[in-house]
Amino acid sequence: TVLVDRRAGWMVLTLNRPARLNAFNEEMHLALRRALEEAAGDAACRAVLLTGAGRAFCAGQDLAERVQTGGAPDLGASLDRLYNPLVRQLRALDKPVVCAVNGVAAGAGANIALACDIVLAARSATFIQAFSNIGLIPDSGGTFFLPRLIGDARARALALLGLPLDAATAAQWGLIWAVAEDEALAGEAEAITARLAARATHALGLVKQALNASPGNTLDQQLDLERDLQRLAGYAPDYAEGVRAFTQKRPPVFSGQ
Ligand code: LHQ
Repeated sequence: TVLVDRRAGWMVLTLNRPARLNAFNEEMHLALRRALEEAAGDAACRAVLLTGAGRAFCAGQDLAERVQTGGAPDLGASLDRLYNPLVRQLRALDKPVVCAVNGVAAGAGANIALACDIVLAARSATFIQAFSNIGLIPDSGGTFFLPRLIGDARARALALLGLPLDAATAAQWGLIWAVAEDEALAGEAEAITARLAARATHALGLVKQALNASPGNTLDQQLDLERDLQRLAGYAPDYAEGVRAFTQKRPPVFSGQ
């Protein structure tokens, strides 16, 4: 249910249940978790690209699976067990994650995309906070990411109305990094990921840490955190290489360490 493609220095993870628009079932959750664990543990993997097979990125929770289980389910338990660990895993991964949103991203599918570090969407892709259409609230970090990325007014309307937002507007609002033409999306996302994989990976992990912590911190706390993380960056071999390359007027060759 998740295709893992190893490239030179990075990895492509493709959600692969195209007949269900890559909706999450338990199996796909566990496969994605394993793949991200593998990416985390592999020093040779210095960036991750997440995308979807077929015409959609991800339609969120597989609702057919929910109907089968019947009764009044404890959705909180499934967030605790499956969705929340995934969002935490993406944010905590100490290497960059690029998301290529190749088609519709609905419900948890939209918010999993927003948990990635750089989101590039196909021009035809849409983002739908579909939750309220079925009587739920945005989960998988939606109520955290949306107001921070696009402000409360837009976050509220998206969450309450459950209407699709086109990729161009999403980029204009700052929900995502950029839009690519449909046929160019894969190539552009791969180029960004490859570029990231050649950079100072350890430092990029520290950048993520600093930005992840920022929304909850005061300026004083954030300045202290920057001091601590910059200290670590300064001790790392890639900083020495970066400065050496600069003074020698040549491109740096980063080891990722
Ligand atoms: C699907 C799905 C789907 C199953 C399309 N499931 N089959 C977390 C915690 C625990 C529980 C609850 O939820 C959550 C988080 C969530 O994610 S809740 C939100 C769940 N997602 C949705 O509500 C979105 C439902 N899907 C849609 O609104 C539409 O399918 C979208 C707008 C994504 C795409 O529309 P279309 O392009 O018109 O495609 P379609 O609706 O015709 O779908 C194609 C096929 O995919 C179809 O199957 P079929 O056998 O008829 O071809 C759909 O039934 C299936 N599919 N989403 N989530």
